[in-house]
Amino acid sequence: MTQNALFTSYTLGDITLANRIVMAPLTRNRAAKDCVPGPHAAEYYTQRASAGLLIAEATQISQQGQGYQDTPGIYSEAQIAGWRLVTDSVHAAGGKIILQIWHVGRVSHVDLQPGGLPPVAPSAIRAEAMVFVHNRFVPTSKPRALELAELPGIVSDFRKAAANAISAGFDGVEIHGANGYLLDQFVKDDANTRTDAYGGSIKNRARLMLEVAAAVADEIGAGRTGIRLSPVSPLNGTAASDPQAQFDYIVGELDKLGLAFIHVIEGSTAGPRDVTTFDYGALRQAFSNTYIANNGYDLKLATERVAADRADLFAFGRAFIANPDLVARLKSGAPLAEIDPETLYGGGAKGYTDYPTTA
Ligand code: 8OZ
Repeated sequence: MTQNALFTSYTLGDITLANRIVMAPLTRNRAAKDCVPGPHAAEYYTQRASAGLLIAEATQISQQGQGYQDTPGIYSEAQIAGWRLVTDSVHAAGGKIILQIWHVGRVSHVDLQPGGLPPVAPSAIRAEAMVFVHNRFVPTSKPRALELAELPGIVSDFRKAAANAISAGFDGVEIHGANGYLLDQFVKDDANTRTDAYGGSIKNRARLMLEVAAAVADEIGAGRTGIRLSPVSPLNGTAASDPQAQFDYIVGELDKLGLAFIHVIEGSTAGPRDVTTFDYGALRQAFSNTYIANNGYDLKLATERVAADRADLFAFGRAFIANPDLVARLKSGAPLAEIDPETLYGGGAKGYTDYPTTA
């Protein structure tokens, strides 16, 4: 029997991975003090360090970029120091870890924003979505449209966040370009009705995402930079009228920047893979470097897809919460534990660092 390629090492840009299983970024809302990673974060990630790559949870680049309570940031010295404990511990265990850098745009609430002001967005259109504030899910606040003159500041906040992530010891960053957050809001035309150079055509709507990708790659190196995309996911109430043309263009441009990877949510985030037809093979073809596939993968589907060369790496999300030793379990065929939905968002060690490994 030939060895399953999933369990072989892989070179991702400048980073060498022990296997092709990736832990997807997972929001856990446990950075309760000043958005500094919580006391158990190093233990949580280190327990999962046998993944080929850990993508640490979505982390805001500024207070304006925050949309849920107790999510971590990467804009203060205390946050950088907090993340340093995590990366040192993961590296000591032989793991690799990158940080997902995030601006939520309109998926936020006035109570989380600087000065209690409205969240920012491409256009003043409220997101049909819920955010986690005051320990419960509530509807988003109505945003204000960003001024043209503010957009360079957003790009530079992403750039600084990437530099801070490297200072904190991360092996690289993933730009959050998915799931209806700021960069995806600019791309998707139901959230973006701007009439300037950042709205209208496919090219204009992609502009901010591509400027951010170029700035981050310039700051930390394209070999340490990737981006997450969700071409057809309806999460947080965003949709493009022509996602195939839109994302074929975006991925072609990202390829010119030489990014290390695209991380593609195929279908509806944490939902069905077949919400609509979309040719993910076209994105893979348009991109020379690594394709990380995500959404609803299990061992069987990932094994088929890696053998057929449809993707290079496979990101598992929820399975990693309840199965810290997911790679070993997939390899041995051990049964997978189920998550406790009550302890996903917020709280302490329970449902965070107390899931056991097998034997
Ligand atoms: C679940 C809850 C809050 C945020 C995403 C960052 O969907 C998230 C997220 C997920 O990408």
